[in-house]
Amino acid sequence: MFNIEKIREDFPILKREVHGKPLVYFDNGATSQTPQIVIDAIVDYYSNYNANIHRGVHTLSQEATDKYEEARIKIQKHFNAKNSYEIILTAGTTHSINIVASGYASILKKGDEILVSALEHHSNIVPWQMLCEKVGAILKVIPMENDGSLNMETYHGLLNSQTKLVFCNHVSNALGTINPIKEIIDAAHKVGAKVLVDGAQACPHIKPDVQELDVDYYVASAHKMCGPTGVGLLYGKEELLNLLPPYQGGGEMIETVTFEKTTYAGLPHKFEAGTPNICGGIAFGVAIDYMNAIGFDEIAKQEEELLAYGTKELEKIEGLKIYGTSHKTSVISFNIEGVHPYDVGTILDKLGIAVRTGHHCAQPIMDYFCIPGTIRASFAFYNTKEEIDQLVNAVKKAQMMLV
Ligand code: 7TS
Repeated sequence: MFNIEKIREDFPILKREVHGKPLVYFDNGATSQTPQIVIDAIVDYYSNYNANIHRGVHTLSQEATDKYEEARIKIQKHFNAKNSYEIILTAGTTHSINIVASGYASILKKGDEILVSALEHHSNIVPWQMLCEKVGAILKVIPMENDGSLNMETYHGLLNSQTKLVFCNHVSNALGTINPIKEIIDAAHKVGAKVLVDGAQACPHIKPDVQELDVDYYVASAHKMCGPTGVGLLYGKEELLNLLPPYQGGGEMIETVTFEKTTYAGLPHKFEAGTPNICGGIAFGVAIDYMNAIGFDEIAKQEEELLAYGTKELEKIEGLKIYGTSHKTSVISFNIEGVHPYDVGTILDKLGIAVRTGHHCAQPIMDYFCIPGTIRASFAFYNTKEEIDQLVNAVKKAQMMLV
């Protein structure tokens, strides 16, 4: 059973105060908070079996290797990948996208087309622009509608035999929009294009099934799903990962090295050069276990209630506008007429409330609405309606002070 008091007990940070006020943490879109069980896993690693992996015959190295590979299997099961070696452990979403983008530099040709959604985080725009510059490919944009949804009619019209790659987030971090990725994937496959889905904002709320989606690449970051920073995953279908050249050369990604020729290791090691974030990977597995023990249905239920309540209460404030109203997860991006979002964020912080203000690394969305940014309250399953009441009162206070 979902017990909010018990769940909040799992997160030591939720007990702290900011500027003498109890912390209200509504910046889960930037990073989620960390439960004690994940913190304990990090401490346990450094206290008891800190060693490099895949190389030592000694006990500590073997223990660390076993735990790291166990984490990979937990991640494989969570995302329902066919094979554990299709899960590449990376430094996070940005790193994962760059592995794929740099790999396609040797596959794409001049004139090939790439489609990217208008709702993307900069990390799912800039690497593709860099790729297009390198190979002379053409970047086209799937436009968005006023309610924050993608214009699917235009998407279908943009697809053609020149389309080689399509990039879309599963959920928008700036607006919370849930994109119809199954439709996007199926349509792209019909013209022979491959699809990379950025799941960074989706994975805290939704449990994706990469086989059911038939997605080619799926990426996410641990730190947005109760895990530590600096670790994430790149899922790719085996045959597609095999097509990509390695991203970095170095230790652990080779089979043999001579000065004449080096041969590369198989998956996943080909993409895991150097010493990885060992304890991060292990703690990522623990975070996934933690979230699954609560259950993604329960998580979604709690967050949907928070979203509905927060939307209803914030909408009562005159002069407050919410951006993105289509089918979405628990993100409320808003502005108050006549006030810069940064000023509201500063006052909210003084009242103990953490939100993100600005463009949320999704500047094209802000340009669409002709605004410098928004105030973004992003809720997690450990948030409460009482905290939303505090936010609403604080926004009213900020409005009185600033307007
Ligand atoms: N894609 C999406 C959809 C994201 O939400 C983020 C991080 C990234 C990519 C990049 O992830 P990273 O772990 O590699 O940095 N989003 C945010 C945010 O909304 N506020 O801070 C980070």
